[in-house]
Amino acid sequence: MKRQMPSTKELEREIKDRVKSMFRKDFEDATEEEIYRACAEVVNDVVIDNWLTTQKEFVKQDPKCVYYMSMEFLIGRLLGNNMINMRGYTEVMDALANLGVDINLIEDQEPDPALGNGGLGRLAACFLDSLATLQYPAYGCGIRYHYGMFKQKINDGFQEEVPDDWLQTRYPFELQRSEYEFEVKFGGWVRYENQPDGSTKYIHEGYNSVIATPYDMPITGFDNGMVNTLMIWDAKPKEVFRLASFERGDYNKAVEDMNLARNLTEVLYPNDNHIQGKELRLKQQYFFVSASLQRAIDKYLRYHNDIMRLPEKVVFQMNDTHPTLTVAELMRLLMDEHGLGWDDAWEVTTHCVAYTNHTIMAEALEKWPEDIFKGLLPRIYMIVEEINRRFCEEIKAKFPGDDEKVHRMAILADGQVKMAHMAICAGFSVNGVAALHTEILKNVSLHDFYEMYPEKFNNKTNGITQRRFLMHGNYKLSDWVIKKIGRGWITDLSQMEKLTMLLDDKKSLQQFMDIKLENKKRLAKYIFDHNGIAVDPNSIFDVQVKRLHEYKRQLLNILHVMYLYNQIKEHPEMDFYPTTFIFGAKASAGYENAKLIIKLINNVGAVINNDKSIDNKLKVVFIEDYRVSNAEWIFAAADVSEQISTASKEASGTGNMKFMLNGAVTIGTMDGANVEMYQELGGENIFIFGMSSDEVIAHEKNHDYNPVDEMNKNPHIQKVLSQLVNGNYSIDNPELFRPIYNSLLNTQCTERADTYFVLKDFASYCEAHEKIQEAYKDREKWARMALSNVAHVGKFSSDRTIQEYVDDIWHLDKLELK
Ligand code: TH1
Repeated sequence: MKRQMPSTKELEREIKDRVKSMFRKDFEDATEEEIYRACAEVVNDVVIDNWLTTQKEFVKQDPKCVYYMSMEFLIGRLLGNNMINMRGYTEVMDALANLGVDINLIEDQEPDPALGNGGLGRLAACFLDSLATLQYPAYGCGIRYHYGMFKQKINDGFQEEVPDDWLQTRYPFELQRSEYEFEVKFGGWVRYENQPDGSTKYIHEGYNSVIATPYDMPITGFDNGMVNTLMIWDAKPKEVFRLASFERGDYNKAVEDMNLARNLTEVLYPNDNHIQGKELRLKQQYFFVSASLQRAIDKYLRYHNDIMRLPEKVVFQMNDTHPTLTVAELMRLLMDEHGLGWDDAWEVTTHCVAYTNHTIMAEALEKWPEDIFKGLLPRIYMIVEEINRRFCEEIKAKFPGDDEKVHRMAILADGQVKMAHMAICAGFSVNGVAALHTEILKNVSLHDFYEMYPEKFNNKTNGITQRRFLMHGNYKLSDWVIKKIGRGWITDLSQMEKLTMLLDDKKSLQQFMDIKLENKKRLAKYIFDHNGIAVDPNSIFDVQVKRLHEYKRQLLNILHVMYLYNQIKEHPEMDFYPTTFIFGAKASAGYENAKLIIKLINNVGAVINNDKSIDNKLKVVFIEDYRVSNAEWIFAAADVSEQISTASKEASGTGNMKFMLNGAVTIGTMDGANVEMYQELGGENIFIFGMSSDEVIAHEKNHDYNPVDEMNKNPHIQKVLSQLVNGNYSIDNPELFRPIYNSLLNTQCTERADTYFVLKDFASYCEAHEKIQEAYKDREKWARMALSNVAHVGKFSSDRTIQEYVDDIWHLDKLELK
């Protein structure tokens, strides 16, 4: 039986009782943090009951379930999310209000679990939310990093990284499950013994090992009593006892094991769309893959005896190549631990694993040096060698005489282990994350593989959860939508279509814009409190928030702001609607160009925001520490959404969808899921500019782009570029931004200057912004465009995405819950 949240009255009492029993305090004397913890326990009580019920039904109904394997789960805060999904948010809000407390302050006490970098990690979190809401049995499998994504401080305009100590105090929504611990082994060597039956036994010796302990987090479905599990693994040394008893011979090994366990889950690598080939990262990958597979097989064998039938109950989805060791580790477990021969093990493995590709960026493609790989995972390496040998035979058979092709496609080549090749070779499904991206995979990046296995390739356009990004982040708009079209959209976003009937209703449009204004005021206050900058809620809020990467072209945005500033100074009489340009972005700690772009944005902001002569027409704000929790408020307040990646580079993007859901209008390139937004919206409700992906790809192939030509053609570009290096934005050190200047113009710096075609797209970007200015001045027209975006967002729910994964790839059974 589904357990419901208590009523407001009961909640008031329960929260007070909890404060008393947990902290021996009257409610009036409790701190906000203590009230948060009490609320968390009250909500947890309900969650745990439903969790238990769900897991019992699991055993009873024995459905097929998906294990979503991911190095990242950017779940964000859970208190608010759980209250929404258990249908008790308003009740808790009211209870707290009756007790004289603002729920926002209480939610703000929770650390924001940042176990991911950006889109890829947040996608995994949205998928878990949708799986539970659609009643599909699922496990998320990941790592319990002690330090998640760093906190960003801006000091004198520069980014500083501060460790994110989210586990400093106990996290109330995790449960340690010591009963499901497994050993994971590294290093050593493999000895083999021929058995009397003619088979070979492989014995791993001389290794170091750690114990993997899972922490389970509840993943609640919306209003259905379903609670799935996110298991994140922590490492502990197994040798502590031996160390304590001073078993002398093993003392060194015990110390090694201890250090191994300490380092393994310490910190998330803060690179987005970029690989740092560190051995520790490979260790992290093997660690969580091995532990998760052991738990999955253990669970399967508790209720089944034929391991050959594993694919009927289990599917592993690999979130990018980071968990590709799933392939070889599953082979190892099936052969070495469960006695299958190669062919049987391969049969099972290739029906259990599927792969999602999230990027075509070369620097994100995982390739491990063979010697590191072999030293760390000697048995796994043997298995990879055999997979590769058979795979190369298969290519030769299919394309006789094409040795080049065999070399290009091999898993082991040039002294490297190519993880994507292994994922595609073994996976029964290979999917991209937006229609355009999948086409580029098939026709360009993975063309060889597509020729070999066309049937494996499919598209699954990304999506986002409307429960977090509208209901929680923008409750005003959410309530308004409920008043207008009912509640169906909460679990069926296509129903937003009904809002089209309001597109010509002046009163509704006005209400809609009033809500936007309220949300802009909320953000303006946040900006004032955090940045000390006063922004006008009546100005256009033009927002770009996402990881900082050159391909995402925050540089294009800020260069355009510099250009606008020049225009306004030169033509003070110019008709210009006041605009606030808002940025939020973390740069990977070692990414120098990206960090310099943050500094440029801040310096441009400092000059413009302090220039009284422009009459507050322009403001530039860099929001510090962009993360899931402040993102919700930022999306809710945006008028314009900047989705301006170089066409072909952004596989999908998901921020674009969150803005659309909140009624912002996009300025974007024909890239990633922008293309599909354009198709849903029609050209009148989105501002498209720049080169197409075909044009970009052609220039890259032909090497015929010269940014100097672009500069010479356009005096505005010349002026802006000269201001990068004349001290205009860095009086003390005019050379500060020289590296940015060089990256755009100097061919000696990179293979090709202006790798991401910033100057090439500049003029067309400026034109698109002029159109936005025109459109915004007609307030009613703008309201119609913005509401049109909400009305056509249906496709971009992660509920739709998950249903497609289920229908085409996973074939899961729904869990029945009474
Ligand atoms: C992102 C893609 O850049 C983005 O376009 C997409 O919407 C998102 O994944 C979800 O599909 C990626 N993030 C990473 C992170 C790492 C490596 C590759 C990618 S691709 C660490």
